[in-house]
Amino acid sequence: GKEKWPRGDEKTWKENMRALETDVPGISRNIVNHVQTSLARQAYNLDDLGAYQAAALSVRDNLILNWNDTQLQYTRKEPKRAYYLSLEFLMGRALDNALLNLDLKKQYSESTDKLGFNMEDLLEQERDAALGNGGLGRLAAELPVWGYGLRYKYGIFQQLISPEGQQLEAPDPWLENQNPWELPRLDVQYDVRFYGSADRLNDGTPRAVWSGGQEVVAQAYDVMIPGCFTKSTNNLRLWESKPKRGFDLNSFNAGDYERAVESSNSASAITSVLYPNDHTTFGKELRLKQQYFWTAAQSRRHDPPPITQFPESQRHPSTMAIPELMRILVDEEDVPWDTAWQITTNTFFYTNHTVLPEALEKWPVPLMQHLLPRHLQIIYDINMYFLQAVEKKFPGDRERLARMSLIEEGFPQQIRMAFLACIGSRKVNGGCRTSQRAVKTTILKDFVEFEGAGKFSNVTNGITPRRWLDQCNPELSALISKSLNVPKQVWLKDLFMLKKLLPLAEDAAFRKEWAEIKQRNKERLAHHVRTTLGLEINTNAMFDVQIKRLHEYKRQSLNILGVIHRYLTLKDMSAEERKKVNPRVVFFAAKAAPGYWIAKLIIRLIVNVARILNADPETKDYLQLYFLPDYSVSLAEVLIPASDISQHISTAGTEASGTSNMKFCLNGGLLLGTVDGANIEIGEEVGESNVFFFGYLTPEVEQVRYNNIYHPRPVEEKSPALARVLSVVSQGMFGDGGIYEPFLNTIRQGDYYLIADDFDSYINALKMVDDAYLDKEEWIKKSIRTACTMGKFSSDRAIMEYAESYWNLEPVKIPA
Ligand code: Z2T
Repeated sequence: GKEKWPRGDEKTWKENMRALETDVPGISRNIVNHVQTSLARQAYNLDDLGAYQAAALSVRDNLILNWNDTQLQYTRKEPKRAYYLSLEFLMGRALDNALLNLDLKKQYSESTDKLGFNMEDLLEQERDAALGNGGLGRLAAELPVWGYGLRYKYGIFQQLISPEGQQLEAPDPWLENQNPWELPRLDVQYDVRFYGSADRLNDGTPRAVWSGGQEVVAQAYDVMIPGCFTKSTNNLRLWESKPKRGFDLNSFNAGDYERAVESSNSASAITSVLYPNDHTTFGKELRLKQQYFWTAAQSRRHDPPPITQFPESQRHPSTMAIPELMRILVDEEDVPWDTAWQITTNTFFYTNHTVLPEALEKWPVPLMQHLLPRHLQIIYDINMYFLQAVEKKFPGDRERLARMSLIEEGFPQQIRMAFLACIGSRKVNGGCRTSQRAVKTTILKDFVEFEGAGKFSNVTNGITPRRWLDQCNPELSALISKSLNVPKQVWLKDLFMLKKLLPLAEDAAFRKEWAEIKQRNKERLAHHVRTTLGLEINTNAMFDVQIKRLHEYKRQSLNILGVIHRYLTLKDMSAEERKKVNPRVVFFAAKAAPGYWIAKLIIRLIVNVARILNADPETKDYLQLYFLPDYSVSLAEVLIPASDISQHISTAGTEASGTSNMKFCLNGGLLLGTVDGANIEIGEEVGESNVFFFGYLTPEVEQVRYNNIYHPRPVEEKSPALARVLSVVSQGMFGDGGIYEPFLNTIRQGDYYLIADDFDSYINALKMVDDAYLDKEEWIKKSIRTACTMGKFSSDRAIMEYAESYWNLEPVKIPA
């Protein structure tokens, strides 16, 4: 029988259903309510943190109401859905973003003002949600998309820099002050198995039974993700691992209390910490446990919808979702193998985020055998059928079979996860045009020959103009709205509209306003550095910024060696000559993976060079250098709007796309970069005369590398300027030269990343930047032209491209 709904008195329900609080009195009432009840505090003992929490809880109330309506509409309409899997969501702060998206910023500041709190201060109270290493993972509002990730107890480590310049890592207990943005779903829990044994039934079906081992519980936490200026509010489900029934009963019964406690610890450990490695993390059992735990928890949620509506989107380390779906279909749903494979390969979309060969995941077979025995069987079976098909197409080509096998020979054998992701997916996408080319011509070349080029395409990455323009640069946003004569609610959702401002580059009054905003953003950054680090920055200088993970391929090394070269050049000049020099402040911010020794050595060099430069009375007015510790989304929000020029200088052919390049340009910073990743498409949009490119091109890199090994030339011959720089470092200009030798040797020998090969070209590009900056008016024009031609790089465009061309999704309107 049908249950009556709602239960009880309908009128009582209807009269008491809450609506959004959108006016100042309602908002104030709601905030005070949370102070009194949720926080159990009062006006007399409320500090900024408490006020932030109360404000956040009241915003959350609104998000939940929208979220409820959205989910109800999805349930009613049953649209095709996509599931977006990422092990990393680097989200930053939520409050300002939620207020913007709800269009309630004004009302909330008015209300908190009335209550005696400044909204800017409250926003600063929030801790970043830093559940990721780099530029990955954002959800698509207005589309029926669910996100799935892990609820790490500790996000990316906090970076401390010792006086010697050594990076130290401290944990990031971001949940410490409780997290108002999540809802624990105690009713959503699934068991996930590890270890045990897998026994094939051998009854003519491909089925097997996987039993024994350890079971842990996946517990759901839901995070509301508001769409921009819409009711539509999506869900990001983060899984936490918990011990099953608190303890492992078997050990408990046997009287082995300690082992029981241990096993309970080991269950909780799965989601305790985000792995801090940005381009490698294999071989670690716990990491594979994380991956499987998450794909398994996610896969359980298909229960009501038919299995064919299974997840539609995936990102790299979710490859375990492929054998897991096969296991569910074959073992639990009794689906024949071929049908199961057809469903699976129609379900997943693989987005590739790196073209570095060493970053392609491989797992040792013995580890997989131990941890996930049934999945190993399935991977073997997939491989067998796959290689049979390859053999059929290329008979007798043994080498090709060895190259393409999912199992790499060696001691131990390894599973090539990128190959599995490729053959198990309907499409393989790169994050920009060139990374797609790299995927097709290098890492997955054989697969293009086997499956045809049609499977490989690209959707150029994008960034959200909400966070990366309106929130981080409110003055520029206001100027744009005023000049377009259109509210931001319109152009922030149609970023191509910025193009209409191009003619204003010729308008002197507009240029003046534009430049003044940049200047104030530089002062805001200087203020931030003064208050956090106690350092005084010359805001009349050009601000030159490189912020990203520290990695040899991203070549912060090239930048710091260039800075030293500039310093030596300044020292060579007379005081009179120096006065003609365009002053520069160079900023770095970067975390290094804790085990990446050379990367940490480069940080050490930067910090020690800064120490000498900033204290040199002859040069410090012309060249300052800062390494800002603990790079984060929030720090980027202050740095990016303040940049005159930013550096994206990876060795050609190594950066999959880059997304910070887009953020800087959208804020009117010019780009100095190599012909790599999304830099190329940015150059196309903004015009070659507005960007500074240098260095060897991708097709040349291979030959240069070959020569560096087989026909090496000394640095002195390739670049005398660089040779001088290396020698002053070696001789101890920046403290004990000896410690830098291992880094310097990577350049002297092999030089895999072409530091010496690109150095003179780089210095030349820096000179062009200097010359261009001398013509202030022309520089501002370039800045305007750059920002106004960034429409293509909105994440809205990227997501719509995915939705229309690949996922086949349609927007769902949520009625008011
Ligand atoms: C990361 O930030 C990216 C790729 C990774 O591959 C890992 C991390 Cl932490 C394992 C970045 C790329 O480096 C960048 O070029 C790209 O723009 C971004 O992913 C989004 O596709």
